[in-house]
Amino acid sequence: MKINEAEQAIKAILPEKRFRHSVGVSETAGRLAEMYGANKEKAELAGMLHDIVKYFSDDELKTIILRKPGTWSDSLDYSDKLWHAPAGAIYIEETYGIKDPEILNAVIYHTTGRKQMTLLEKIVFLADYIEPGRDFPGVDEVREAAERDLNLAVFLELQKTIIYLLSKSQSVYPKTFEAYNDLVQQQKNK
Ligand code: DGI
Ligand code: FE
Ligand code: FE
Repeated sequence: MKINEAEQAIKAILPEKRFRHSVGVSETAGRLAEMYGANKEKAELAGMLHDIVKYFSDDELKTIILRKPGTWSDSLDYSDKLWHAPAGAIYIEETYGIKDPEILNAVIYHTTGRKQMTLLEKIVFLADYIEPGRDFPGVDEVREAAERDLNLAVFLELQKTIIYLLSKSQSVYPKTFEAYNDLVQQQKNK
């Protein structure tokens, strides 16, 4: 699937604001890919499609996830906000025939992260957080880190997300903790 086709597809599916967010993630992911030596086309495509099923109902998302069991299936035991990520990957594979595991994994883990994230996974995870349309406390610190140290930026994003979830008394998906612990280790080894 070409990037313009992906853009047209999400334009037809997503509300205007989420469409603009997705274009922002795609452009940011492309720029990060150039900076950090990842495949730009894959970063842009994963970024464009990452939230494609964001507005499907919880029942639809659950059905999609149950259709293709995998490491993501345990997300059904946690927040429903996690479900659009693995369901999105299953959806783009089924609907557009996208089979590239790098792209699919970048979509699957764009919300939670996981341990030993690939370069492309980190880029899409980070682009989702820092694209120009985002505005929440602490985002500029992560934006600045993203310009010089990808792992530091992903670490800060995970740290802020976990602190936010705890402050709202929400559950934290274990893979998010695993991603955080992994990055703590990498920060120490620098
Ligand atoms: O889909 P977006 O809004 O662009 O962003 P996203 O896919 O990162 O979803 C973020 C939401 O997921 C945010 O409201 C926090 C929520 N969330 C709930 N539980 C967890 C979680 N995020 C992570 N990383 N880990 C969780 O356990
Ligand atoms: Fe998302
Ligand atoms: Fe997003």
